[in-house]
Amino acid sequence: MAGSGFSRRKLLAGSIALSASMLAGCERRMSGLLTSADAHPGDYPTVQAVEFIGRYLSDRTGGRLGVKVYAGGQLGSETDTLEIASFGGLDLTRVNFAPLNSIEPMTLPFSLPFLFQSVDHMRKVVDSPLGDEVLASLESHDLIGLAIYDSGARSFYNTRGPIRSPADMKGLKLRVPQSDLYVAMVNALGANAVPIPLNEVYQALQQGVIDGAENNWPSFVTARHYEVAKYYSLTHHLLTPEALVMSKQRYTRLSPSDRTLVREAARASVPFMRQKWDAKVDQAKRDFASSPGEVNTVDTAPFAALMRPVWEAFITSPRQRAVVERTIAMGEA
Ligand code: GTR
Repeated sequence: MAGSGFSRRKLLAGSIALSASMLAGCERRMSGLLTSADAHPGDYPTVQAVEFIGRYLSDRTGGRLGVKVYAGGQLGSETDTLEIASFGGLDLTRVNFAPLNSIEPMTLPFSLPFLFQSVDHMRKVVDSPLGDEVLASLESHDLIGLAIYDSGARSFYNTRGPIRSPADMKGLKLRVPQSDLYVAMVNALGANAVPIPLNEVYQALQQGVIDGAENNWPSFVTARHYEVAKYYSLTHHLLTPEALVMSKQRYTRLSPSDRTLVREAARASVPFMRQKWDAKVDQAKRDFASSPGEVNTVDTAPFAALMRPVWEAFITSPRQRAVVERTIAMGEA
């Protein structure tokens, strides 16, 4: 997988994440706090949702249980925090589905480009028993899937000009998360995928190492990528959701009634998160509208047509095909 190579930067990032997680571990043992990681800053809906869980737990246990979120990528990339959580160095981490794809194949279908037709379709699927089945598939990887959160629709943005058809993507160097599926998707559209962590994107855009990236409105604006990449093209190619996962080691150390409470809190955080999310999307669009950037609509059919071979290459088992079929069926109903 891209980005897994040995480097000084990686080693440094790893040791920072490790010392932060050891610190987090001490704090946790001392105070009974569940530690959590997020790549986004403190005012982002995913962080607010996990803080909501903390308040929920604290209110119902007289402060015995709570959550401390290490926001802004302090504990490393999503790939790193998943690894740390799976060996028990961190209690919770909120990640996109993309980094889960290389851990558990059942998570891959939800990351397929042009699978979900709309946010409503995505919400209906993740709220159905299928959402629970996909979360449960993580258990064999020492992770407990607690909740699925919104991530809106991802679109391409770049420093050069509007993307109206796949021809406009030819030769562009576009950042993607560290996911083989995203790499294949961008390359199949004629661009050159550059997999790097989210917190390196701003500088890479500024220095011209990449021409653009793809993300939803809140990430595009919160991470200030729009200051550099002024063209946002509404390809809406992915409505991949996000997941809140817990270290299985930590989960199994909880009493049965605390486990139920944690699951209940996570479930209650979903409608809270959606409300925050919808408001954040509107705010991000307003912020962009008052910047010098340009947004353009796109006929997405030619983009979707190029994704057929990508679906075929990545959906390889009957279980994955069943997830795809059930998802599509819920869109038609
Ligand atoms: C955001 C998502 C993050 C991460 C990021 C990225 O939309 O919330 O979890 O996946 O995109 O592009 O790295």
